[in-house]
Amino acid sequence: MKIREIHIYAHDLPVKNPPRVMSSGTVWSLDTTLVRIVSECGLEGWGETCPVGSTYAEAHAKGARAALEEMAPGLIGADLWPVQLHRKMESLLNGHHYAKAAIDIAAHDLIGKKLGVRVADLLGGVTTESVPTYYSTGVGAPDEIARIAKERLAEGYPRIQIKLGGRSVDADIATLRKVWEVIGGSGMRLAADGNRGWNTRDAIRLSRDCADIPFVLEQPCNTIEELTVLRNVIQHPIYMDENGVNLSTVITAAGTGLVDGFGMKVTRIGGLHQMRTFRDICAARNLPHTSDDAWGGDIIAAACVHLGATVRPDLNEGAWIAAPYIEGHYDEKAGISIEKGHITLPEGPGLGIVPDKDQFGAPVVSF
Ligand code: 0XW
Ligand code: MG
Repeated sequence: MKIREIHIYAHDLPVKNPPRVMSSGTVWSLDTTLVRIVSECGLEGWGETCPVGSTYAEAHAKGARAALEEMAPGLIGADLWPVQLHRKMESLLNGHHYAKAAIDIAAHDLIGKKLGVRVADLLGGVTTESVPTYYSTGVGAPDEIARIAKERLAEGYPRIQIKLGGRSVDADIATLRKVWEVIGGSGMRLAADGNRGWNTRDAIRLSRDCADIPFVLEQPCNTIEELTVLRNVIQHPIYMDENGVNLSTVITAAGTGLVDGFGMKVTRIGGLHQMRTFRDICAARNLPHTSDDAWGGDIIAAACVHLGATVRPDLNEGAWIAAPYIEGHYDEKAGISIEKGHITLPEGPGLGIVPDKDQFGAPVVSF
């Protein structure tokens, strides 16, 4: 199965009730990049990559398209099977996982269509048709975040992630306390995500002041060295998210017991091919993990949900998708949405999404 054509599209995804505030930056609208691959047999596969602004990760929208343009001519005629495809991409461009992931997702979609199976089956097999998700708030005032938590609890979400950092640690502590007042005892799990926004002084203070609240502390500081400092002095479990930039880092973090879990991101790690290894490393060390990406429409959401459907149930912290924060769908019939804190796995084949490509206009470039 070989690549015959690659088409690259740019598309705006405005934030519903803007802006979305995180310690790493504030965003009003996200610039997503879609990739349509046509195989020699005439089948189509879709991929997507959508950095959440230019400061969340080492990624930005124009960078994704530039990297794709750099690789695309060399990918015409390349094999779609993931091992071959990734070796080819490595031979064309160093790094730039978030652009390679869009090609990888499109390849999985196309292979699934060719074989008549779902991407989740290609990734090892489905453990649940109803994939748990979690809600992620923005950074906000304590009462407002507590109100959101109460609503999501009533809707059936099994987990909530509170965004913190980038402001006074007192406001973060007050937010955690208010949220715990409304969800404590309910069984809803809680993550406190600093998105790299604290220094160790503030992360230690927050953890100690909230010692009675059972949350996981997600990516509190910017560097692995800072996580190592925290590891020795705080009691809360630590999850790695933004620092998990490649499998080598993940192996070391899991293998040395640096963290208690991960926020996995499809595009940061380079695609679904790497995500299955990430998932299996987590399973080997019994580390809970999410199946996420930073942002994106139905294609990236489907990729996260297919992976999330294969995760060992006792380790599954949920597949996060951006659907609650954006309007509309690429596929009006099969677009991915959340009900009672869970997402129904699309029926497939492939990702199970057939985007209406008229929404995206003409490709910015075709090969
Ligand atoms: C909640 N997410 C998965 C989506 C946001 O864009 C950031 C992210 C995270 O956990 O950092
Ligand atoms: Mg995170």
